[in-house]
Amino acid sequence: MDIKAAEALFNGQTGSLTGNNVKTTVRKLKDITNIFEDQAALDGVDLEQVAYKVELHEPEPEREGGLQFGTSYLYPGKVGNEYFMTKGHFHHILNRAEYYWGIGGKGVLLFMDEDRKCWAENVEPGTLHYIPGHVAHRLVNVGDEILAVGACWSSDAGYDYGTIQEQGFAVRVKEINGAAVLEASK
Ligand code: S6P
Ligand code: ZN
Repeated sequence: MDIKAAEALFNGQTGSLTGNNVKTTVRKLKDITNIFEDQAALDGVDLEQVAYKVELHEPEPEREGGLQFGTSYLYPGKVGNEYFMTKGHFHHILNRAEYYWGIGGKGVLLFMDEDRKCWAENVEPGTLHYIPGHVAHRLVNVGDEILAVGACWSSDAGYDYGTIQEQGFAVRVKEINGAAVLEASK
């Protein structure tokens, strides 16, 4: 029996994933305009720019008991004074937990439970974040470089984007006097 090469490669410095079963999804600003509070401020920004990309290693899509692994790359920028962020989601199977870890850049991870109680953690290279089941999660880039964040979660977790699309998060992350600040959503 031969010892085979790994099916995929993970670059721990950059988060880059390559190889078999790796796919990339891209979200442009035009795909996520509704998540920002200051809709008027969207007039001044290029909606064709990429807001974030996700590289995903998905060896067993949707299989109960399987795992998947991804790197999210969130670009720096703001709409008004609100930083670029991911759409954010609960998992479709609500009880599925997830690990995140910081690889590059400077961010904030927003958590929100089903009672809309929110909390947040700073993300930077080396930080580890546990997202329990039943908790929505969103990444926010509060720095000047790409925020790269690794993740590992259950293959069957799926995505519930609808709840966040309809109700949003109860807090937003904005730049106020040059610093990242949490503010209650209007
Ligand atoms: C999946 C995991 C991440 C996000 C990614 C983009 O469970 O939490 O891979 O999908 O950060 O965020 P969103 O909210 O657009 O899926
Ligand atoms: Zn998730």
